[in-house]
Amino acid sequence: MNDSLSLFGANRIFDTIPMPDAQVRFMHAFYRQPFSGTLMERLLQEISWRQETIVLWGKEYLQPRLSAWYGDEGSRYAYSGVALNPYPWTETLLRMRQDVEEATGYRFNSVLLNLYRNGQDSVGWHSDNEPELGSMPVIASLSLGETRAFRLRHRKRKDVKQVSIDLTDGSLLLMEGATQAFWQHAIMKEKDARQPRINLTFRTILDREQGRR
Ligand SMILES: O=C(O)CCC(=O)C(=O)O
Ligand SMILES: [Mn+2]
Repeated sequence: MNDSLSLFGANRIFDTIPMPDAQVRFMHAFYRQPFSGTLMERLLQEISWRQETIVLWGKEYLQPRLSAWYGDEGSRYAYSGVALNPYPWTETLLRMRQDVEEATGYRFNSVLLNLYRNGQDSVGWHSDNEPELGSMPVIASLSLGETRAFRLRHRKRKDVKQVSIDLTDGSLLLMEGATQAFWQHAIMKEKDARQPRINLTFRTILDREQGRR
């Protein structure tokens, strides 16, 4: 893959989204076309996409999206009854991780990928607050393909308005600090979204000792 800086947007600056009890930053053009399109095609081909079953209140459901977990050996992860052992990093994912680490200044040992096949695919309200992510997880969320609205709502304060951020092709969203403790997020079904979208959330899984703290 070409390493030239022109692959990236001209203005690689994070905007801070003003939200109480949270630290959220957004970069509109982290990658730009046609490179973002090349990455999307590669990931569609090379990722081992699966539709997972989740258990909610004792009932089994098929998730309304495909997903896959990649990362360093040992970065085991579980949520809603799904236990995931990571696949090893691909060349494409390693390249993307390096770019995200350079832009954010953080290191990540794993990535959860979601494929929204069309506007009928979604993810319900949740926080990325699994114990293996620690108490103040840093989540770097990279989007490719169709624009989808990323909704955020405060978990306790009804006076705080919901936030909606359009996650465009090539954009990078960074959630830090207490964001996961105070806010939930979701991608709702959208009638008008017809094209596929891939989202990659780079995360750091702490080892068991750290995770318990
Ligand atoms: O698709 C997105 O932008 C968000 C995905 C998400 O929240 C997750 O996988 O935890
Ligand atoms: Mn999430």
